[in-house]
Amino acid sequence: MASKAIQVVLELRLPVNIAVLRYKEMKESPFLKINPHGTVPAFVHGDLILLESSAIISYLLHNYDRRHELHPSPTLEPTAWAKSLQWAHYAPATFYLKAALVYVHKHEFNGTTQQDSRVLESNSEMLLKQVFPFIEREIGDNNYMLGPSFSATDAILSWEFMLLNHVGLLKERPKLQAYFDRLSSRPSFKAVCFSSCGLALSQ
Ligand SMILES: N[C@@H](CCC(=O)N[C@@H](CS)C(=O)NCC(=O)O)C(=O)O
Repeated sequence: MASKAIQVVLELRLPVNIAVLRYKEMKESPFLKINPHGTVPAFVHGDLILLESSAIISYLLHNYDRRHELHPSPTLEPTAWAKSLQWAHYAPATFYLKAALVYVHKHEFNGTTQQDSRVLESNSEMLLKQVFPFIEREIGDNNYMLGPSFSATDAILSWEFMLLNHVGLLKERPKLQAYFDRLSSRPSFKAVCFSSCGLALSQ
């Protein structure tokens, strides 16, 4: 999830210090003073401490994407802007829950007693029957989620797509696979650490 915010920092070419934290460092001082949950990302800007990838990204876009190259203008493109809000909430609240459970139970818990086939099956079914048709409908004939060009909304969706691609769930969905292939060919995506590393941002 941290990678989403980093990707937007890279796309906007912002002079942000990116601290790469080991898992242990996320769980102890001084980082716990910034984020008591011990999770990343956390964004520090002067006296402001901001958590939640989508909130950090919205803050960066509002302040540093004044020409709306990476996000729609609420006044000039109200529908696309409304959709960008939808995805900023949908990704962590609805999409991530299911994608992460499928990823963990199919990949990380594979071959262990923690693997639960009911969790895997029920979440895979929700993805296949609800989430995927919804995302396919929303992309329509566009190359990217909000239209013909890449936007921060695509970065917001990239983490969940990466998890699902990793466990092979996109293979039978050509439209979603093609969308992920476009996302993952982006230099900012390739530059981001999509492994288990922790990241914190400060400016
Ligand atoms: N909803 C939060 C999720 C934060 C989160 O769970 N981050 C993961 C990294 S992708 C993490 O720090 N995991 C370590 C842990 O939960 O101990 C966001 O989008 O910022």
